[in-house]
Amino acid sequence: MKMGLVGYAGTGKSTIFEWLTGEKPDPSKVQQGQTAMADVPDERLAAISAALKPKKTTYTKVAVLDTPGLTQGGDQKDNARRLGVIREANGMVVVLDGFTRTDFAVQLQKFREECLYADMEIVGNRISKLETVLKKKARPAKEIEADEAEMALMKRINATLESGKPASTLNLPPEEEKTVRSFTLLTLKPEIVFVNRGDSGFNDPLPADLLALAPNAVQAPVKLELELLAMPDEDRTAFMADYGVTEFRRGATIRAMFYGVGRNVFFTVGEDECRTWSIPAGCEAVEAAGCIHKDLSEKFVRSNVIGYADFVSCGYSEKEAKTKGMNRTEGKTYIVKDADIMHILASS
Ligand SMILES: Nc1nc2c(ncn2[C@@H]2O[C@H](COP(=O)(O)OP(=O)(O)OP(=O)(O)O)[C@@H](O)[C@H]2O)c(=O)[nH]1
Ligand SMILES: [Mg+2]
Repeated sequence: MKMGLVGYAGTGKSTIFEWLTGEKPDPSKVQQGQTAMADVPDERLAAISAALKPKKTTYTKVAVLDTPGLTQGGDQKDNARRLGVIREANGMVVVLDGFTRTDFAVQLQKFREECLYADMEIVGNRISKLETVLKKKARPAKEIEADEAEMALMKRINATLESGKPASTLNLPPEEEKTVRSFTLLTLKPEIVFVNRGDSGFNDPLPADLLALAPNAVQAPVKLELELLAMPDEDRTAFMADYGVTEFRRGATIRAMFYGVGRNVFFTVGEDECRTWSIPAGCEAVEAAGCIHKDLSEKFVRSNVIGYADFVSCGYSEKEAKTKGMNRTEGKTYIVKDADIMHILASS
Protein backbone atom coordinates (compact mmCIF):
# COMPACT_ATOMS: atom_id res chain seq x y z
CA MET A 1 0.00 0.00 0.00
CA LYS A 2 1.76 3.13 -1.19
CA MET A 3 0.24 6.59 -0.72
CA GLY A 4 1.61 9.49 -2.73
CA LEU A 5 1.74 12.98 -1.20
CA VAL A 6 0.73 15.15 -4.13
CA GLY A 7 -0.17 18.75 -4.84
CA TYR A 8 1.27 22.11 -5.77
CA ALA A 9 4.80 23.16 -4.84
CA GLY A 10 5.22 24.56 -1.36
CA THR A 11 2.02 23.10 0.13
CA GLY A 12 4.12 21.22 2.70
CA LYS A 13 4.33 17.71 1.22
CA SER A 14 7.92 17.15 2.33
CA THR A 15 7.09 18.49 5.81
CA ILE A 16 4.17 16.03 5.97
CA PHE A 17 6.44 13.23 4.74
CA GLU A 18 8.72 13.84 7.74
CA TRP A 19 5.75 14.17 10.12
CA LEU A 20 4.25 10.85 8.96
CA THR A 21 7.38 8.73 8.57
CA GLY A 22 9.95 10.39 10.84
CA GLU A 23 12.39 10.48 7.91
CA LYS A 24 14.03 13.67 6.73
CA PRO A 25 13.27 14.40 3.08
CA ASP A 26 16.44 14.08 1.01
CA PRO A 27 16.65 17.01 -1.45
CA SER A 28 18.57 14.86 -3.94
CA LYS A 29 15.57 12.51 -4.20
CA VAL A 30 12.94 15.20 -4.76
CA GLN A 31 12.58 14.71 -8.49
CA GLN A 32 12.18 10.93 -8.57
CA GLY A 33 10.18 10.77 -5.32
CA GLN A 34 11.19 9.44 -1.90
CA THR A 35 9.50 6.60 -0.01
CA ALA A 36 9.43 5.71 3.69
CA MET A 37 7.16 3.62 5.88
CA ALA A 38 4.69 4.59 8.62
CA ASP A 39 2.88 2.27 11.05
CA VAL A 40 -0.92 2.42 10.93
CA PRO A 41 -1.80 2.92 14.60
CA ASP A 42 -4.65 0.81 15.97
CA GLU A 43 -6.04 1.20 19.49
CA ARG A 44 -7.76 -2.18 19.20
CA LEU A 45 -4.45 -3.95 18.59
CA ALA A 46 -2.90 -1.94 21.44
CA ALA A 47 -5.71 -3.19 23.72
CA ILE A 48 -5.26 -6.80 22.56
CA SER A 49 -1.51 -6.64 23.20
CA ALA A 50 -2.00 -5.03 26.60
CA ALA A 51 -4.21 -7.99 27.51
CA LEU A 52 -2.27 -10.85 25.90
CA LYS A 53 1.27 -9.48 26.35
CA PRO A 54 2.79 -11.14 23.26
CA LYS A 55 6.54 -11.04 22.65
CA LYS A 56 5.94 -8.82 19.67
CA THR A 57 3.24 -6.42 18.47
CA THR A 58 3.29 -5.56 14.78
CA TYR A 59 1.25 -2.87 13.06
CA THR A 60 0.61 -2.96 9.35
CA LYS A 61 2.39 -0.15 7.52
CA VAL A 62 1.72 2.23 4.70
CA ALA A 63 4.44 3.40 2.38
CA VAL A 64 4.44 7.18 1.98
CA LEU A 65 5.80 8.65 -1.24
CA ASP A 66 6.90 12.29 -1.34
CA THR A 67 6.55 13.72 -4.84
CA PRO A 68 7.73 16.92 -6.53
CA GLY A 69 5.03 19.62 -6.41
CA LEU A 70 3.30 20.97 -9.50
CA THR A 71 3.86 24.57 -10.52
CA GLN A 72 0.77 26.78 -10.87
CA GLY A 73 0.35 28.04 -14.38
CA GLY A 74 3.68 26.43 -15.13
CA ASP A 75 4.96 24.31 -17.95
CA GLN A 76 2.31 21.63 -18.64
CA LYS A 77 4.92 19.15 -19.89
CA ASP A 78 6.93 19.51 -16.72
CA ASN A 79 3.80 19.12 -14.59
CA ALA A 80 2.93 15.94 -16.49
CA ARG A 81 6.41 14.58 -15.68
CA ARG A 82 5.95 15.49 -12.01
CA LEU A 83 2.54 13.82 -11.96
CA GLY A 84 4.24 10.78 -13.48
CA VAL A 85 6.06 10.22 -10.18
CA ILE A 86 2.68 9.62 -8.49
CA ARG A 87 1.69 6.87 -10.90
CA GLU A 88 3.39 4.12 -8.93
CA ALA A 89 1.29 4.97 -5.83
CA ASN A 90 -1.93 3.08 -5.02
CA GLY A 91 -3.63 6.21 -3.74
CA MET A 92 -3.13 9.97 -3.52
CA VAL A 93 -3.07 12.31 -0.54
CA VAL A 94 -3.85 15.66 -2.13
CA VAL A 95 -2.12 18.28 0.03
CA LEU A 96 -3.66 21.76 0.14
CA ASP A 97 -1.97 24.90 1.49
CA GLY A 98 -3.90 25.86 4.61
CA PHE A 99 -1.18 28.03 6.15
CA THR A 100 -0.98 30.88 3.60
CA ARG A 101 -4.33 30.38 1.82
CA THR A 102 -7.99 29.82 2.62
CA ASP A 103 -9.29 28.86 -0.87
CA PHE A 104 -9.10 25.11 -0.27
CA ALA A 105 -11.88 24.15 -2.70
CA VAL A 106 -10.25 26.19 -5.50
CA GLN A 107 -6.88 24.52 -4.90
CA LEU A 108 -8.46 21.07 -4.97
CA GLN A 109 -10.45 21.75 -8.13
CA LYS A 110 -7.33 22.98 -9.91
CA PHE A 111 -5.34 19.96 -8.91
CA ARG A 112 -8.10 17.60 -10.02
CA GLU A 113 -8.13 19.35 -13.40
CA GLU A 114 -4.39 18.73 -13.75
CA CYS A 115 -5.04 15.02 -13.18
CA LEU A 116 -7.85 15.02 -15.76
CA TYR A 117 -5.60 16.67 -18.37
CA ALA A 118 -2.73 14.30 -17.64
CA ASP A 119 -5.04 11.27 -18.03
CA MET A 120 -6.62 12.69 -21.20
CA GLU A 121 -3.18 12.94 -22.75
CA ILE A 122 -2.39 9.31 -21.96
CA VAL A 123 -5.77 8.04 -23.15
CA GLY A 124 -5.57 10.22 -26.28
CA ASN A 125 -2.14 8.84 -27.15
CA ARG A 126 -3.40 5.31 -26.72
CA ILE A 127 -6.39 5.97 -28.97
CA SER A 128 -4.08 7.32 -31.72
CA LYS A 129 -1.87 4.25 -31.41
CA LEU A 130 -4.84 1.88 -31.57
CA GLU A 131 -6.18 3.71 -34.66
CA THR A 132 -2.89 3.04 -36.47
CA VAL A 133 -2.81 -0.60 -35.38
CA LEU A 134 -6.45 -1.19 -36.37
CA LYS A 135 -5.71 -0.02 -39.93
CA LYS A 136 -3.50 -3.06 -40.44
CA LYS A 137 -5.86 -5.75 -41.64
CA ALA A 138 -3.64 -8.82 -42.01
CA ARG A 139 -3.79 -9.83 -38.37
CA PRO A 140 -5.38 -12.66 -36.39
CA ALA A 141 -9.09 -11.99 -35.75
CA LYS A 142 -8.53 -12.41 -32.02
CA GLU A 143 -6.02 -9.57 -31.90
CA ILE A 144 -8.28 -7.27 -33.89
CA GLU A 145 -11.15 -8.09 -31.56
CA ALA A 146 -9.08 -7.31 -28.45
CA ASP A 147 -7.87 -4.02 -29.93
CA GLU A 148 -11.39 -3.02 -30.89
CA ALA A 149 -12.63 -3.75 -27.38
CA GLU A 150 -9.79 -1.69 -25.92
CA MET A 151 -10.54 1.14 -28.34
CA ALA A 152 -14.20 1.22 -27.26
CA LEU A 153 -13.13 1.29 -23.62
CA MET A 154 -10.57 4.05 -24.19
CA LYS A 155 -13.17 6.15 -26.01
CA ARG A 156 -15.59 5.74 -23.09
CA ILE A 157 -12.90 6.83 -20.63
CA ASN A 158 -11.98 9.75 -22.85
CA ALA A 159 -15.58 10.93 -23.04
CA THR A 160 -15.84 10.75 -19.23
CA LEU A 161 -12.65 12.77 -18.78
CA GLU A 162 -13.78 15.31 -21.36
CA SER A 163 -17.01 15.82 -19.43
CA GLY A 164 -14.87 16.73 -16.42
CA LYS A 165 -15.39 13.52 -14.48
CA PRO A 166 -12.66 11.22 -13.14
CA ALA A 167 -12.34 7.78 -14.72
CA SER A 168 -13.22 6.26 -11.33
CA THR A 169 -16.86 7.35 -11.87
CA LEU A 170 -17.11 4.66 -14.57
CA ASN A 171 -16.76 1.95 -11.88
CA LEU A 172 -14.96 -0.28 -14.34
CA PRO A 173 -15.57 -4.01 -13.89
CA PRO A 174 -12.40 -6.05 -13.04
CA GLU A 175 -11.84 -7.16 -16.66
CA GLU A 176 -11.79 -3.58 -17.97
CA GLU A 177 -9.82 -2.33 -14.98
CA LYS A 178 -7.18 -4.91 -15.88
CA THR A 179 -7.03 -3.66 -19.47
CA VAL A 180 -6.24 -0.10 -18.38
CA ARG A 181 -4.16 -0.90 -15.29
CA SER A 182 -0.81 -0.45 -17.00
CA PHE A 183 -1.71 3.15 -17.89
CA THR A 184 -1.88 3.97 -14.14
CA LEU A 185 -4.50 6.65 -14.67
CA LEU A 186 -4.47 9.25 -11.89
CA THR A 187 -8.25 9.69 -11.91
CA LEU A 188 -8.68 5.99 -11.14
CA LYS A 189 -6.66 6.33 -7.96
CA PRO A 190 -8.44 6.67 -4.64
CA GLU A 191 -7.87 10.11 -3.17
CA ILE A 192 -7.84 11.62 0.29
CA VAL A 193 -7.66 15.38 0.75
CA PHE A 194 -5.42 16.85 3.43
CA VAL A 195 -5.38 20.50 4.49
CA ASN A 196 -2.00 21.50 5.94
CA ARG A 197 -2.94 24.12 8.51
CA GLY A 198 -0.76 26.83 10.02
CA ASP A 199 -0.57 27.77 13.69
CA SER A 200 -4.26 28.64 13.93
CA GLY A 201 -7.61 27.58 12.51
CA PHE A 202 -6.94 23.85 12.83
CA ASN A 203 -9.75 23.41 15.35
CA ASP A 204 -12.30 25.03 13.02
CA PRO A 205 -14.45 22.77 10.86
CA LEU A 206 -13.36 22.57 7.22
CA PRO A 207 -15.36 24.87 4.91
CA ALA A 208 -18.52 23.47 3.33
CA ASP A 209 -17.36 24.06 -0.26
CA LEU A 210 -14.34 21.82 0.34
CA LEU A 211 -16.40 19.15 2.10
CA ALA A 212 -18.82 19.16 -0.84
CA LEU A 213 -15.89 18.15 -3.09
CA ALA A 214 -14.18 15.87 -0.56
CA PRO A 215 -16.42 14.76 2.32
CA ASN A 216 -13.59 12.84 4.03
CA ALA A 217 -11.03 15.65 3.94
CA VAL A 218 -8.81 15.92 7.02
CA GLN A 219 -6.64 18.68 8.46
CA ALA A 220 -3.73 19.13 10.87
CA PRO A 221 -1.18 21.82 11.77
CA VAL A 222 1.77 19.77 10.59
CA LYS A 223 4.67 22.14 11.12
CA LEU A 224 3.39 23.14 14.56
CA GLU A 225 3.03 19.47 15.58
CA LEU A 226 6.56 18.72 14.41
CA GLU A 227 7.87 21.65 16.44
CA LEU A 228 5.90 20.63 19.52
CA LEU A 229 7.12 17.04 19.27
CA ALA A 230 10.72 18.22 19.07
CA MET A 231 10.39 20.19 22.35
CA PRO A 232 11.49 18.93 25.75
CA ASP A 233 8.53 17.35 27.57
CA GLU A 234 8.40 20.04 30.24
CA ASP A 235 7.87 22.83 27.67
CA ARG A 236 5.47 20.97 25.42
CA THR A 237 2.37 21.04 27.62
CA ALA A 238 2.55 24.81 28.08
CA PHE A 239 3.03 25.44 24.35
CA MET A 240 0.22 23.05 23.45
CA ALA A 241 -2.12 25.01 25.73
CA ASP A 242 -0.94 28.32 24.21
CA TYR A 243 -1.72 27.16 20.68
CA GLY A 244 -4.90 25.29 21.57
CA VAL A 245 -3.48 21.91 20.60
CA THR A 246 -5.38 19.24 22.53
CA GLU A 247 -4.17 16.19 20.60
CA PHE A 248 -1.66 15.20 17.96
CA ARG A 249 -3.32 14.26 14.69
CA ARG A 250 -0.58 12.23 13.06
CA GLY A 251 -2.10 8.85 13.96
CA ALA A 252 -5.62 9.85 12.97
CA THR A 253 -4.27 11.16 9.65
CA ILE A 254 -2.54 7.87 8.83
CA ARG A 255 -5.73 6.01 9.71
CA ALA A 256 -7.78 8.37 7.52
CA MET A 257 -5.35 7.70 4.65
CA PHE A 258 -5.53 3.94 5.18
CA TYR A 259 -9.31 3.61 5.56
CA GLY A 260 -9.96 6.45 3.09
CA VAL A 261 -8.53 4.43 0.21
CA GLY A 262 -10.60 1.37 1.03
CA ARG A 263 -8.32 -0.70 3.24
CA ASN A 264 -9.36 -2.69 6.33
CA VAL A 265 -7.45 -4.81 8.82
CA PHE A 266 -7.80 -8.18 10.41
CA PHE A 267 -5.88 -9.39 13.46
CA THR A 268 -3.87 -12.49 14.17
CA VAL A 269 -3.21 -13.10 17.85
CA GLY A 270 -0.85 -15.39 19.75
CA GLU A 271 1.75 -15.59 22.49
CA ASP A 272 4.56 -14.78 20.09
CA GLU A 273 2.97 -12.05 18.09
CA CYS A 274 -0.20 -10.00 17.74
CA ARG A 275 -0.55 -8.05 14.54
CA THR A 276 -2.74 -6.22 12.06
CA TRP A 277 -2.87 -7.24 8.41
CA SER A 278 -3.93 -4.89 5.65
CA ILE A 279 -6.69 -6.10 3.31
CA PRO A 280 -9.00 -4.50 0.75
CA ALA A 281 -12.35 -3.70 2.43
CA GLY A 282 -14.94 -6.38 1.72
CA CYS A 283 -12.49 -9.05 0.55
CA GLU A 284 -13.03 -12.80 0.97
CA ALA A 285 -11.22 -14.92 3.56
CA VAL A 286 -9.13 -16.62 0.88
CA GLU A 287 -7.82 -13.25 -0.35
CA ALA A 288 -7.16 -12.11 3.24
CA ALA A 289 -5.13 -15.31 3.73
CA GLY A 290 -3.05 -14.34 0.73
CA CYS A 291 -2.17 -11.05 2.44
CA ILE A 292 -0.24 -13.11 5.03
CA HIS A 293 1.31 -15.50 2.55
CA LYS A 294 0.53 -16.68 -0.99
CA ASP A 295 0.67 -20.31 0.19
CA LEU A 296 -2.07 -19.72 2.75
CA SER A 297 -4.48 -18.64 0.06
CA GLU A 298 -3.50 -21.41 -2.37
CA LYS A 299 -3.83 -24.12 0.29
CA PHE A 300 -6.68 -22.47 2.19
CA VAL A 301 -8.90 -24.96 4.03
CA ARG A 302 -10.93 -22.80 6.41
CA SER A 303 -10.61 -19.98 8.88
CA ASN A 304 -11.62 -19.59 12.49
CA VAL A 305 -13.05 -16.15 13.06
CA ILE A 306 -13.96 -14.16 16.15
CA GLY A 307 -15.59 -10.76 15.67
CA TYR A 308 -13.71 -7.99 17.50
CA ALA A 309 -16.63 -7.05 19.79
CA ASP A 310 -17.07 -10.74 20.71
CA PHE A 311 -13.35 -11.01 21.44
CA VAL A 312 -13.51 -8.01 23.78
CA SER A 313 -16.61 -9.38 25.51
CA CYS A 314 -14.70 -12.64 26.11
CA GLY A 315 -11.88 -10.74 27.81
CA TYR A 316 -9.55 -11.21 24.79
CA SER A 317 -9.61 -14.96 25.36
CA GLU A 318 -9.85 -17.29 22.38
CA LYS A 319 -10.66 -20.14 24.74
CA GLU A 320 -13.57 -18.25 26.23
CA ALA A 321 -14.82 -17.36 22.74
CA LYS A 322 -14.74 -21.03 21.80
CA THR A 323 -16.69 -21.98 24.95
CA LYS A 324 -19.32 -19.36 24.20
CA GLY A 325 -19.62 -20.46 20.58
CA MET A 326 -18.27 -17.14 19.28
CA ASN A 327 -15.37 -18.73 17.43
CA ARG A 328 -16.92 -19.37 14.02
CA THR A 329 -15.68 -21.59 11.23
CA GLU A 330 -15.79 -19.79 7.90
CA GLY A 331 -14.97 -20.84 4.35
CA LYS A 332 -13.14 -19.29 1.43
CA THR A 333 -15.86 -16.86 0.46
CA TYR A 334 -16.49 -15.40 3.92
CA ILE A 335 -16.40 -11.58 3.69
CA VAL A 336 -13.86 -10.46 6.27
CA LYS A 337 -14.99 -7.64 8.56
CA ASP A 338 -12.69 -4.89 9.80
CA ALA A 339 -10.92 -6.04 13.00
CA ASP A 340 -11.94 -9.72 12.77
CA ILE A 341 -9.60 -12.02 14.68
CA MET A 342 -8.62 -14.77 12.25
CA HIS A 343 -6.84 -18.08 12.30
CA ILE A 344 -6.28 -19.39 8.78
CA LEU A 345 -5.95 -23.14 8.39
CA ALA A 346 -4.17 -24.41 5.30
CA SER A 347 -3.31 -27.88 4.06
CA SER A 348 0.37 -28.78 4.15
N1 LIG B 1 3.99 28.37 8.48
C1 LIG B 1 3.97 27.15 7.98
N2 LIG B 1 4.87 26.82 7.06
C2 LIG B 1 4.85 25.58 6.56
C3 LIG B 1 3.90 24.62 6.96
N3 LIG B 1 4.13 23.47 6.27
C4 LIG B 1 5.19 23.74 5.47
N4 LIG B 1 5.62 25.00 5.65
C5 LIG B 1 6.74 25.66 4.98
O1 LIG B 1 6.47 25.77 3.60
C6 LIG B 1 7.66 25.57 2.85
C7 LIG B 1 7.46 24.44 1.86
O2 LIG B 1 7.29 23.23 2.57
P1 LIG B 1 7.67 21.85 1.92
O3 LIG B 1 7.29 20.81 2.91
O4 LIG B 1 9.05 21.86 1.42
O5 LIG B 1 6.66 21.89 0.70
P2 LIG B 1 6.56 20.86 -0.51
O6 LIG B 1 5.11 20.69 -0.79
O7 LIG B 1 7.35 19.65 -0.23
O8 LIG B 1 7.20 21.69 -1.70
P3 LIG B 1 7.78 21.08 -3.10
O9 LIG B 1 8.63 19.91 -2.76
O10 LIG B 1 8.52 22.23 -3.68
O11 LIG B 1 6.59 20.72 -3.90
C8 LIG B 1 8.77 25.28 3.85
O12 LIG B 1 9.46 26.49 4.10
C9 LIG B 1 8.00 24.84 5.08
O13 LIG B 1 8.73 25.10 6.26
C10 LIG B 1 2.95 25.00 7.94
O14 LIG B 1 2.08 24.23 8.35
N5 LIG B 1 3.03 26.28 8.41
MG1 LIG C 1 8.88 18.75 -1.27
